[in-house]
Amino acid sequence: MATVDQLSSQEAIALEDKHGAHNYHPLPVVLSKGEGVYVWDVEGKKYYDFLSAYSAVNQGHCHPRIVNAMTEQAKTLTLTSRAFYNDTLGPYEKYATEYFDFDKLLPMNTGAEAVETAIKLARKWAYEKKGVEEHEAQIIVCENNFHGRTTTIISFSNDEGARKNFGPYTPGFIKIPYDDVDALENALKSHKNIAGFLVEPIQGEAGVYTPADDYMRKAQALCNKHEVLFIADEIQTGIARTGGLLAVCGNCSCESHCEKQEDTYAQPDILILGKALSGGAYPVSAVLANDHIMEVIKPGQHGSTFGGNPIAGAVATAALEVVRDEHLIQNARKLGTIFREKMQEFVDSSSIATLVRGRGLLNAVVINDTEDSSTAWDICMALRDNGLLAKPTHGNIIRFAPPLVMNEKQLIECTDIIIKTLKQFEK
Ligand code: IF1
Repeated sequence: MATVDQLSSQEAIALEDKHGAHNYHPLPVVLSKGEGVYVWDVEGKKYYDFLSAYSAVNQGHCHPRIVNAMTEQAKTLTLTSRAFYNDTLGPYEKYATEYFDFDKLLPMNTGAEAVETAIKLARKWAYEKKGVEEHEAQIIVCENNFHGRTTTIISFSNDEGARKNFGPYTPGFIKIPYDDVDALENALKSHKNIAGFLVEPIQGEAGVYTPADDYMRKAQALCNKHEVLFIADEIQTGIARTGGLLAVCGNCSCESHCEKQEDTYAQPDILILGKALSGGAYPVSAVLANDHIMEVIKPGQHGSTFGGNPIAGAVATAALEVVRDEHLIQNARKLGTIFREKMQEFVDSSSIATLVRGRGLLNAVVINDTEDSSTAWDICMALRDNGLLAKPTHGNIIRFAPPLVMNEKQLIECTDIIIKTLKQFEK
C-alpha cells in the first residue's frame, strides 16, 4: 500500500471523495496533528480548534496523561469482553459513580448506544417498577432534539435529513416543544404510560439553544411528581463544557463537584455521558443511575462487546482526573464569560452577527442571513484561512466550542480572529 504520510490536502480529500461514503460535508481542511487547543493540517498550517470534535476533546488534543493511560493499557490488555472480569472496569466504575454521584454505571461506547441504553432502561423500569402495561410505555422527547443516529433515535427526530427514507420508525415517543414547562406538564397529565422524559440541557445541534435557567429544575420536579424518569443527555453538554460538571447544574458554582444550588440544580434519574468521557481519545460512553432503576437490567439483557473494555476504563478515568486536576469547570466558566462579553460587544454594533448565546465554552453566534444561505459556511472558510476552525450548525449559526484547556490570552487572540473575520462580511 502506498505510504499516506506525504498526502497533500487535495489528495486526502480526493481519496475520501472517491472511496468513502458521502455521509458528511466537511470543511475542506485535512488535519494530521493535534496538541492542546491546536490542530495542524497536512501542509503544516496551525489552527485553533473551535469545535473540539463536537465537545469530545474538552481536555485538549492528545492530552499526555490520557494518551499515557491509553498506551500503557494498550500494551497490557485491550479487550476481554464481558464474559470475564477485567481489572480496570471496577475501579473505573467506582471512580465515575462517585464523581457523578450515582450508584451504578453501565458502560457503552458511542453516544447513540448510551441513549439507546437509557431508553431501554427507562422502558424496562416502567414495566417492572411503575406497572405500565406491556408495550405501552411512552418517552417524552423535545422538538429539534439531537440524540444520535440509530433507527430508534432518528424515529423521534424532526430533522428531515436524519429521518427521511429510514423508516419504518420506532413508536413510543411523544414530542413536545423544548424549554416549555407547561407543555411538559400537559404531556405528563394527559398520558398515563410515561416512562421518562429525555432531554438535552442545552440543545447543541439545534444551534446551542440555551433554555431558561430553571427549566431543568422545574422539569425534574414535574417528572418526580408524575413518577417519570428524568433522563439527561449530557453527551455534548456534560463534563465541564458548559461551566458546570454537568449542564443540569445550571449556573451553580462548581469546585470538584457541584454545590447543589436550589434554583438551578437538577439531579437526573438517568444520566447519559459520552464524548469527553474519554477526552476524545477513544469511544467511551456511559449511562448512570441509582440502584432502584439500574437493577431492572439483569445478566444477558443488554451489553456490547467493547463496552467497559480495559482501554476505555483506563482512558475514561484519566480523562475525568484531568477535568478535576486542571480545574476545567472553572476555566470553561471564566473563559465563556469573557467570550460572550467580547462577542456581545461586537454584536451590538454589527450588521452581520445578530446574537451570541451559550453557557461556559459552548457558544454560538447567529449570522444575519437566511438558514439556506451560504454566509455562515463562507465565514467558517474565512476563519479557517485566518487560523481558526469552526463549523456552522443549522445554516446560519456558528458554534464556538474550543478545548477547555485554553488560557485567557489564547481566548482573546481567538475572539480577535473571529471579530476580524466577521468584519470582512459586514454589509
Ligand atoms: C455526528 C450534532 C453535535 C449528541 C447528543 C447523542 C449524540 C450526540 C446530545 C450521539 C452527538 C454529534 C454527532 C456528530 C455531530 C454531533 C453534533 F451537530 F450533530 F448535533 F455534537 F452537536 N446526544 N453529537 O450531541 O453521540 O453516537 O455520535 O457518539 O457526526 O453525527 P454519538
